[in-house]
Amino acid sequence: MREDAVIDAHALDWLAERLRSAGAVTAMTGAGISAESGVPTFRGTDGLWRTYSASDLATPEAFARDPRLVWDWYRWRQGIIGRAQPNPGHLALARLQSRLPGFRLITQNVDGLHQRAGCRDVVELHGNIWRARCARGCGVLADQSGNAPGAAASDQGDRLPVCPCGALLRPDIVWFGEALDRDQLDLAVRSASACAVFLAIGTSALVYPAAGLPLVAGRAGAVVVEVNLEDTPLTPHAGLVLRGSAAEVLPALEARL
Ligand code: BJW
Ligand code: ZN
Repeated sequence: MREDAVIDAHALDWLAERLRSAGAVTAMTGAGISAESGVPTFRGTDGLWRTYSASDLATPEAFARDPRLVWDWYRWRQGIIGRAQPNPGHLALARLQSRLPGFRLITQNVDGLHQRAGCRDVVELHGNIWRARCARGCGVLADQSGNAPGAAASDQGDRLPVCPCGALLRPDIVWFGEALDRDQLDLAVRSASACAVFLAIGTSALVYPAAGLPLVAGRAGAVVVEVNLEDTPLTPHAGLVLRGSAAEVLPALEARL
């Protein structure tokens, strides 16, 4: 094990000092931070992709082929996420944001748990499971389960949610092969390029372009810190590795600020 891979008081004290003196701090989270809230991750032993096929459920082609199957899967996940609560990791990040003026949170998660924990101005790279949008791209956005003004409610019997323009509504999620929202991605790249410390928390660092953000930060001179239970492709590029659960590491870090 690398010497810096041990979570010890010394590493946390060192990082807390770097955070205190950093003008800008950027954190990016992945599914691992919500795991202890009971929201399944994607990869790993109990990950969603072990049981479900990404190509059947999380691509525009899958939605075109079988929108009902895709909606059923997202409604099942909405049920899990709706019952979940923010955990100490989400809460610690919200407190970090309120204590560090230049703190920016980027998330790959679609669950909205950071906002429920009190984080503000969260950059959502992969969308939000509580929004739907027009599948034809007319611009309509609908909150929660697809209830836009004028849109047919998604929970009306067996009917799929329909946009006022007549097309289907789809989950406002970035599927494989789809471009990320330009404004959200620009903000994320700018935050990664301009920070002194970049925290990569609970992500397998496999899915691009998100996985490129810590590398952008590192090349621009930031200290890159990985918080994860396991090694990832990012580990060799991280200046500090905090091997442990986000729900334990982040409150311990915040307590030292
Ligand atoms: C803990 C913990 C605890 C557990 N504490 N840690 C080569 C081949 C094919 C495609 C590509 C390719 N190279 C690049 C691509 C493109 C593709 C991609 O990156 N694919 C790779 C998989 C290879 N990317 C895209 O398609 C993206 N779009 C794109 O590139 O567009 C280009 C374009 C431009 C212009 C026009 C058109 C196109 C879009 C990517 C969208 C990703 N979407 C998903 C979800 C959809 C489904 C949904 O949510 O409903 O986003 S996929 C899924 O992965 C989800 C996640 O946000 C994302 C990342 O996963 P994450 O968060 O890292 O979770 P896990 O499960 O992977 O990892 C959890 C980690 O937590 C683990 O490391 C654990 O150890 C750790 N952990 N408990 C701390 N308690
Ligand atoms: Zn429409």
